[in-house]
Amino acid sequence: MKNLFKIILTLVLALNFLNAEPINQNGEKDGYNVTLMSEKSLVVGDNEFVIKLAKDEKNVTTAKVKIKFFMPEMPGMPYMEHEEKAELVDGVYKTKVNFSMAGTWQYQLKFKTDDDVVHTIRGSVNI
Ligand SMILES: [Cu+2]
Repeated sequence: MKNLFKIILTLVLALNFLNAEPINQNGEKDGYNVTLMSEKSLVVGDNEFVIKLAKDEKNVTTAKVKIKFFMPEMPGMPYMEHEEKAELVDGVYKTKVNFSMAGTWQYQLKFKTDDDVVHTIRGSVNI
């Protein structure tokens, strides 16, 4: 019984540790390579995100980038969303997002390229 407790405790600690890592998610859309990173582990409150766009291994720095985080309606909580525009800083796009509660936030990352096409990539993060 003691051993089982130790195993569970170890697992809980390991999961907490994983949770505390900054996020780094990568995806591909219409030939563009999209990376969403946070500078620190995500928290309720202000978070800084870095978005990198590349095509054919070259950095894309002429796109308009925005990201919308949203949480579906839950018991006792209405639908929530936060949308932010990202600004180009040193070849990457940066934005701050304020999360109002813990849980799973889904996101839609949109970037408009020089050809006026809007590309959307979807994912989620946990807080
Ligand atoms: Cu919620």
